[in-house]
Amino acid sequence: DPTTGPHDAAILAASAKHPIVPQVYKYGTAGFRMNADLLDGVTFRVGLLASLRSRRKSSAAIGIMITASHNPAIDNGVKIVDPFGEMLEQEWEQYATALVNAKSDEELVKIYNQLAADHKINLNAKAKVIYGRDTRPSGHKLVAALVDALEATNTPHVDYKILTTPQLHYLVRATNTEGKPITYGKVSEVGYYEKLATALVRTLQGKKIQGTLQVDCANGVGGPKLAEFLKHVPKDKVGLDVKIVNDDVLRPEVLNLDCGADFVKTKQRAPPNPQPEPGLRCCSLDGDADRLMYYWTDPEKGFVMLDGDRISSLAASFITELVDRAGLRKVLNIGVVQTAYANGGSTRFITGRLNLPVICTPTGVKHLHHVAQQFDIGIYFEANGHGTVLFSMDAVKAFKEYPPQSPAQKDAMDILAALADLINQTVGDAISDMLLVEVILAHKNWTLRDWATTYSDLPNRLVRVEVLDKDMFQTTDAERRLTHPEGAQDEIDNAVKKYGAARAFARASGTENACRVYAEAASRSEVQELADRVVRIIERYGNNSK
Ligand code: G16
Repeated sequence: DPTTGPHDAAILAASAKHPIVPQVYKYGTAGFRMNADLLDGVTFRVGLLASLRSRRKSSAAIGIMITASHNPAIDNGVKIVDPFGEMLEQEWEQYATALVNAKSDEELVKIYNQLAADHKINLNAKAKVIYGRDTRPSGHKLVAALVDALEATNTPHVDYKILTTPQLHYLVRATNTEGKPITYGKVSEVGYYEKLATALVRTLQGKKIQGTLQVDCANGVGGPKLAEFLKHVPKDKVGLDVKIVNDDVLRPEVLNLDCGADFVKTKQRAPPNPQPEPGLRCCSLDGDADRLMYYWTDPEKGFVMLDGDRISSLAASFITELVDRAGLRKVLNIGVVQTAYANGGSTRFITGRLNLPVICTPTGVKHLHHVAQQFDIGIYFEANGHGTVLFSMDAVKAFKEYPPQSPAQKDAMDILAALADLINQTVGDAISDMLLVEVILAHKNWTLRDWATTYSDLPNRLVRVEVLDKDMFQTTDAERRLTHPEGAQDEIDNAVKKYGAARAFARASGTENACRVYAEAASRSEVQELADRVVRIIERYGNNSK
């Protein structure tokens, strides 16, 4: 009988302690994410899936991160990390959804065994799950639910306690490549710091990072972890004078509150506390330290923001120059991946000035990551500051083994090889991305103002709209057009037509119970008007029906 198995009794007993609150659950943009009170049963069931996944993947370690990232402190979430540190393979999201939606403990056990049978999983094989959590107080209880699932399924596990999301991704890959030629680094949090610090020194090649960098840590896990990382940095060699602000992890209610990367991006202003000194180089991380925003307050222009698109184009231009200098341009293909939120100014700069191909995918780094893997060097960032640069095995091999024709070529190849270690290869990582930006600015001897003048952004607006049922908003064409509700897209098209160089779209958020509207146009007043019009359209469609 495919619906019975060796763990039935243990799962039934443990599941009774972690009841599911009946409602429809879906593995979304970043796993299951919602009010933490709903997550006890969800996390238990995700634990069951992770153990199945490990057994399916020849006993490789699977990761689980408990975080709600940029969401308010009362939310939490749980997401699964695959063996190489990437997000859970998409085909498996539906199995996670099926387990979590099981109506009773008995049905849960049936689905668990059926999944094992369908995927030829030996439930007595070895397995391993490793996990971490952000600073949310609810994380503790959710870890307990997870552990009960792992114990019930006889799955050895390692608790890495409090980590940034990218650190957990690092640890999964490091665990699964330990002792192999493709080893990713030491299997410890310290190993992560050491890898970054060593790569930082190598990428700088004697240059020093100038001036002070103020880092707003969203009162999340990035604060203590960045402080820990800085202890591993030889400051006399590299500079890197960091001033950490908003690092209060003891008062949970201040997490992401009026600070952090999401606040900066959506409000288009600096966190009010502490008020940044005019001219000071600043950046913000989000609640689990996988997103990054740069900005400064200009005495004349006011607040100027350098978002994910800017980081992407900065990285693309620097890396392309290095690849040219290394004489590898004909050998390696380079491409950039963006989403519909990317500012038109950045897309034009990357395709027109840098001559690189740009591919647009739906929101969610899991989508961008897979497309970026098609290139030898794939640069992907969401406008919200979430992204990284991926180097293929061929690229890394070329940096190390291609015979250099001159000392300048050799230097370029060494920097590229070091960048492949500095930049987190598993997922977007705010600390690693921040180091990348600092290194590029140091090499170019640039201020943020120099960086900002490489191209102009089109004025834009991003608005969150409350609706009765966000899932009625369905999209196509990498989320740039609505297919449902019928008629809404025609109205958006009519609104856009009224403005010059304008673009707008609406989509359901995958992490919050709301719709998001994005608009860009030639001027600030036009974009404001256009955004208001589209918001009204979404409000009308979203709140009349149902
Ligand atoms: C998550 C995803 C990102 C996505 C963001 C917002 O970020 O990992 O890729 O851009 O949610 O998604 P949505 O607009 O669908 O709510 P994070 O930093 O919250 O984990």
